[in-house]
Formats: sequence, C-alpha cells, structure tokens
Amino acid sequence: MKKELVEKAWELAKERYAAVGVDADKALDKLQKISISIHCWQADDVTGFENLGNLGGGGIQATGNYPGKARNIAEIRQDIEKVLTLVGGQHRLNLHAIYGDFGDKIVDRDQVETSHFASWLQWAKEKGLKLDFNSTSFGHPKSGDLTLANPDKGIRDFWIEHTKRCRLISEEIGKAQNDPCIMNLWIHDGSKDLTVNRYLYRKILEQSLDDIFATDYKHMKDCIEAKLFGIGLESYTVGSYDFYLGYGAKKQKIVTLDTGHFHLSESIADKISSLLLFTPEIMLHVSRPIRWDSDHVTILNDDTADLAKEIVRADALGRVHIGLDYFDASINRMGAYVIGIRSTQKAFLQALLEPVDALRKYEAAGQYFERLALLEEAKGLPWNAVWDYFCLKNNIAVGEDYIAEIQKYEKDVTSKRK
Ligand code: RNT
Ligand code: ZN
Repeated sequence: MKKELVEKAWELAKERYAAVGVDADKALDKLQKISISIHCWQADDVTGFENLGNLGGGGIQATGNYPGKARNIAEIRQDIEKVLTLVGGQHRLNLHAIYGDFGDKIVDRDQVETSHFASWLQWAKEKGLKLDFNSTSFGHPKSGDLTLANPDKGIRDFWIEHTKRCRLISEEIGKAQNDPCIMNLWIHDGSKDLTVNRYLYRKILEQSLDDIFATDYKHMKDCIEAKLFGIGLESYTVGSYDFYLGYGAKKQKIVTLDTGHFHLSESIADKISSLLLFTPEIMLHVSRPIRWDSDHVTILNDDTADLAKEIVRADALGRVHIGLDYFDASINRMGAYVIGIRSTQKAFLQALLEPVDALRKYEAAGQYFERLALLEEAKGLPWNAVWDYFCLKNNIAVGEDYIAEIQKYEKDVTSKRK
C-alpha cells in the first residue's frame, strides 16, 4: 500500500472525526495500548506437547486438516513470531498446561511445575510478550466426563492437584514477568444425557474450587469459564453460566466470557456492564460461533463490534482482559491468527472512534431518532483510514498486504512440515 495514500486518507479521516467530536489521535493511542492475549492453541489444533498422547475429547474439537500445523515448541514459537510481525501493538501469549517444555519426559498433569515453562518465559521475555495460563483437564485418560466435579475422590483429587499446580505456575510466571498472569479455569464436566444429580455435581465443583482457591496469590488472577454445552456432553454442563456467575460474584473471581458459550441469540456485549458491577474484572475469549460453539476465526462482525463498544462505553478497558479462543484447522493457521487479532483490534478501534459524547447527549435528552441516526452514520465514518494508519505507524503490512506475507511463510516454512 502506498504510504502517501495512507497518510492522506488519515489526515482527511482525522478531520471528519473531529467534526463529530472525536479525537482520532487519542483513539490511536488507546488502541496501541490494548493487549490481546493470543491463544497458543490455534497453531496446533489444541494438541499440546505432552508425551502422554492427547486423547482429544473434553467437549471441544478442531475440525479440518490443513497442512503445516506446528509439531513442537520450536515450530509454535516460530509461527507466533511470524504472526507478531503482522500485528501492531504489544500482546500476550496464552498457554495451556499441555504446552509445557517437557522434552521427551512423560510429565503427568499432577506433576507439572514452573520449570516446564522456564523456556517459554525466557522466549516471551525476548519477544516482549507477557504470558497467561490455563489448566488443562481435557484430553487425558482421567478426563472422562467429570474432573473437578467427580464424586470419585481419587480422580477429583488428581485434577485438584493439577489445578493447584497451575495456579502456582501462574503465580511464578506473573512474578517473573512483573505483570499478573491471568489463569483461566475451564473444565468440560457434564453429561451427554438426562442427568438427575445436577445439584450433587455442582456442589462438588464448588467444594473443589474452594479447595483450589484456598491459597491467595499476588501475581496471578483467577478466571472461571462457563459453557452452555460440549460435544458429547449436550444435556448438562456442571460449570454453567449461572454457576460461575454466582461463584464469581460471591468469591470475587473473574468470570470468563467466551463468545461461543451462550445461546446464539444471547448478547455477550450486554453482559459486560452487569459483570463489571458484581465481579472484579472480566476475561474475554473472543470467538465466532456458527450455529454452535464452533470456534471459527474471530471476524469483525456485529457481535465483536458490539462487545468492543460496550467495553469502551463503560470505560472498562482497564478491567477487561481481551483474549482470543478459536481453532480452525481448515485454513492456514497463521492466517487464522492474523485475521482474528486484526479484526479484534479493528472492533476496538471502531469503538474508540465512536462519537459517544454526542450519542449520550441525545440519549439523555430522549432524542432517540437522533441517537439512532448518528449510530447509523457512525458506521460509515472512515475508521478504515485510521486503521491503515495504525498499521503504517506500527510498520506492519497495511490492509490486505499481509495475505502475501502469509502465503510466503506457507511456501517457505509450513508447507515443508510433513
Ligand atoms: C472450551 C473453552 C476453552 C478452550 C481452551 C482450549 O469450550 O472455550 O477456553 O477452548 O481452553
Ligand atoms: Zn474459551
């Protein structure tokens, strides 16, 4: 893209935004500071690097067999490094416990420790990335349909031990990187068919969580992620939204909103202002459900745009952690990353460029025609010129120019992985 054109368009856009009372320079500064927690699992279809043999399951599934997935830690790092050259801003990498640097050792989940993530910490430091973390209860012989909510004490204790260790690892990562490590806890626990002991499993999960959270840490933050249902677990999910919202509000834990984990017509954007009143912060897993929790690549659709707007309107960028969670194995995986990250940033840029002062005035005065009219007009304001300028300033590919870079990486690197 021609630099002069991008600059010219930016200057015009800036003036156009000023006319509706928006400072586009300020929006750019704010966008620059928004960190996205990039999920490591798009690179290898949620396989991880344990030597236990990932059993899949756990209610989630990557579909597709596009060639070139990362087969080891070196490849996943190389891939993420490539992705980072195509996105502006300072970001985070979100690791799952199964992505430890285990070498050729067999390290069971109740044995994971910070040393297995030392090389990640070192690498992240070199790349200017902060790390986030997740316990992993799926894809293991002891996963079954119930982990932390399992009435079998032996199995339950195994997962409690795993999750406690993950919290300690997160604490030590947070301390080492001098920035809190956000640890997400999602378990698939549930049942395929009609379940009669619903109360029992939820009671057990509550007790397991109380045990897991008994230790207070300073350098990590706990998030709990609800879900509507998982594949093969369609009738009952122990960790439902009611369950975690209740738990989070009572115990002041961060509730993770995965945009794929609700009824399809439910607005995730509308949850932001309620959660902000009753829970300390919010963690987002921005995804794109197609008919179900399909984990398609995040795009700039109304759902993503509305979500970003609600966060900005609530002035809550400081209380909301923005993470991605999708895994599409049917297209170029680096391309999937770049589309999702850039689209999420675009959504936040649009939100930051919203003429919110004027809109609020109309609303307060009961001028609803004017409010709707300005909302409609705002959709067509030249945000894309601001976006292109953001890319230019960050010295990354502008517009569709990144397609060729992904193609080159595929030709030179990922297509050679057999
Ligand atoms: C699953 C949850 C969870 C996972 C990751 C891999 O439905 O969304 O966040 O996708 O932990
Ligand atoms: Zn998620």
